[in-house]
Amino acid sequence: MRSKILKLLKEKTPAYVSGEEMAKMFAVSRTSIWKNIQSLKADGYLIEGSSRLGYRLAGIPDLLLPDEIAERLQTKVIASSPKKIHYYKQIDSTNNALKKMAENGAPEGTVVIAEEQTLGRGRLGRLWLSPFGKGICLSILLKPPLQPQDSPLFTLLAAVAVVKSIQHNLPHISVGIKWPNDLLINNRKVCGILTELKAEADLLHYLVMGIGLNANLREEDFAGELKNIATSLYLENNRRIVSRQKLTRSLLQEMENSYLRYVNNGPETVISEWKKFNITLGKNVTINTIQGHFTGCALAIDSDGALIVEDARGYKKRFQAGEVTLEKS
Ligand code: BT5
Repeated sequence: MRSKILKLLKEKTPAYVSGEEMAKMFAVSRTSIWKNIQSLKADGYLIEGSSRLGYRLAGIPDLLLPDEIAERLQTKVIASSPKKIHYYKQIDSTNNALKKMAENGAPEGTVVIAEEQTLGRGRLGRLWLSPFGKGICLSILLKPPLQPQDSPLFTLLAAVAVVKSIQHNLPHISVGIKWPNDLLINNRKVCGILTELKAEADLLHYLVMGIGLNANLREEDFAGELKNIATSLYLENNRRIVSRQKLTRSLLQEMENSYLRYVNNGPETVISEWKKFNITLGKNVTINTIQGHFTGCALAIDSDGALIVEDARGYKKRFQAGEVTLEKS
């Protein structure tokens, strides 16, 4: 009902629509219309009311509201209806929330979006800075026909989708992927991806793909070490605000496109697209893992997304996870 009312107000704006007309059209009471209008207002929609003329939409908030995001999305799986998008003004972590929903049987393509995370997570317990209304923090639930050990490929798939969504909106900005989960602009991190999964032996139950993208963060949002290593699209775009709504729609659409291509054609398309945008292969790298570190040349990517590094003596090692530092050439 809420979505229908909003759609109608959008179609009619700047004209008014009377409460009575809407009640008739949707076969509900005027009180129900009034309640839905209050709920839209509570989310930040600017709705003017006149006892004589009815209601008129005067402004849409720059928030990642499900109605705004699902609108015009052509997806069949990911966020394919406003109901599949769970929206929070503030939450601890969208990955945490989505994992709980997955345990309770949420369908594939369910998305959790938050304006702010109080405990946004990176890998290995690290934190992800997510101030209110400035970044894009979301998680996507996928249930691909995949062996658990092939899941690193999905981090690569998501990285490609985010790069493409940035290119759609800001074609002049050059974004590179540092294996496995970092997107860099001018050597600074603009996006991180956290892929988590539930699996047993060779059966994958689900993947939770968490994406944190710095859209409109300003210099003053970054403190401490982040001042030197992080950036945002705003900062790289001559301090011009980017539309978070548009960017989020592109991101979800590109995630769906890449996902369906993977399901239909296998890993090769993901790998070949990833290679186009990567800034890792051919470079000298040091890779830190819980087992220690290894230095060499990043040679290739395996079909499961693993990185193959060759050291100076020609010894090759395969990594499914790790923290890569690109050596200055
Ligand atoms: C990541 O981890 O880069 C994965 C980040 C994933 C965040 C998303 S937001 C939605 C979803 N819900 C969650 O709770 N998480 C996901 P990692 O590679 O471990 O990098 C973490 C490191 O990045 C930190 O230790 C900082 O150095 C840096 N960092 C933290 N916040 C940042 C930010 N906003 N921009 C750039 N770098 C940041």
